[in-house]
Amino acid sequence: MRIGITCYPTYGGSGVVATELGIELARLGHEIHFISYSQPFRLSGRLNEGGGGIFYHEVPVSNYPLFEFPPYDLALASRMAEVAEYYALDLLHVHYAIPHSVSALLARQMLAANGRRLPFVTTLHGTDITLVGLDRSYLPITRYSIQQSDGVTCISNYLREKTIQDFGVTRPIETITNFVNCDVYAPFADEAQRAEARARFARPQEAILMHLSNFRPVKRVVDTVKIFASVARERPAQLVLIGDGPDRSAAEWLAHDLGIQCQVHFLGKQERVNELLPLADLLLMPSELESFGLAALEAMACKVPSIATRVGGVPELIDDGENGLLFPVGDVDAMAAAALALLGDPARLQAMRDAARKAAQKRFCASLVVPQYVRFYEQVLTQ
Ligand code: GMT
Repeated sequence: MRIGITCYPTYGGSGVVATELGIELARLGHEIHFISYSQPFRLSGRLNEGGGGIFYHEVPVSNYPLFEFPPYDLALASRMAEVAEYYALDLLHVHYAIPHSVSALLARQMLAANGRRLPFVTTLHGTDITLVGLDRSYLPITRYSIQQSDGVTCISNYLREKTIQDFGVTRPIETITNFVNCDVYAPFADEAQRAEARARFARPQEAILMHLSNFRPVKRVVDTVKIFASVARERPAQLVLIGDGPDRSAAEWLAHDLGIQCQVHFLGKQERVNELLPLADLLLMPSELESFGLAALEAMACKVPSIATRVGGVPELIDDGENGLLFPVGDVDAMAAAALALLGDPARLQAMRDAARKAAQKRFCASLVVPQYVRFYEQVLTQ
């Protein structure tokens, strides 16, 4: 198939899923055309991974003094229609409804005027439903574009139910979960190698706690620092934070205020998180809400269990007590106590590490999930 993929190219889970999906599809022999205002960050240096089957088309958004807000959604629709025509696309797959789904709807109509069919699939990821989409100014058009899509997928059953309840959507929606390539996201082959790599951040007796996000308020990065501070009071430990965003300075300020700044490493945005995650003992994901929690899945594939919150779709990924631990939002004391107990019980930690990797392989491996998308596209094309 020739598939056009549109996503937010910036640091965020929906862009990661879209990019990794494109790469996996290209590996299976499909031709993938990314259409976005800049190249998705996870695609950087990886255009060749799909054996020459990955292309990127930039959407230029020209401005004019009359426009207070440059109309990206229109520029995107135009480019989608052009790319679909010039490269004979079979379908478009848009990630995150706003505004991508509306642009795809316009592109479909533009091609239909020339008698050409261009179906589109919308994948809902999270705040497009739980936050932004519920804003009164976006709700009617978001609902309309979901209803009008030729196929709709959600990344968890939680998000599927939420879409049906909050948007009154009546059309079928399929759950296709987030996935991870378990060959790329993997633990170190031997313990000596891991110990050597960990020395970048920690001494041998020190635990490494990690956090990976876009540092938006929903991720509660400040809670991450609070949890770590309690852990570090009781045992030697280091905290590694990957990513950047609006709450980074609040987290940095707190680390300084608590006097633990030498043990807290802010790495900023990183392209190869698969090389960093296996260094950790635990991932901290104290989010206010996660429709799925891709960061926790990537960590699990690297044999790193999470201390996380029992919110949204997270319980569909993490089996509490088996391959991670779940707590109420904001209960930093309980999360710190649990981290300390686990780090102090190497046998239990090892069992949880093994269970985390096994769950990632058995339920969320790219080799299982990507074919679900392929089948879904085939269904849409034969509708
Ligand atoms: O909804 C968002 O915050 C945006 C989105 C993103 O681009 O970061 O994140 C969501 O999509 C991820 C990939 O499908 C999920 O794993 C995240 O749980 C989800 N974030 C939230 O629901 C807050």
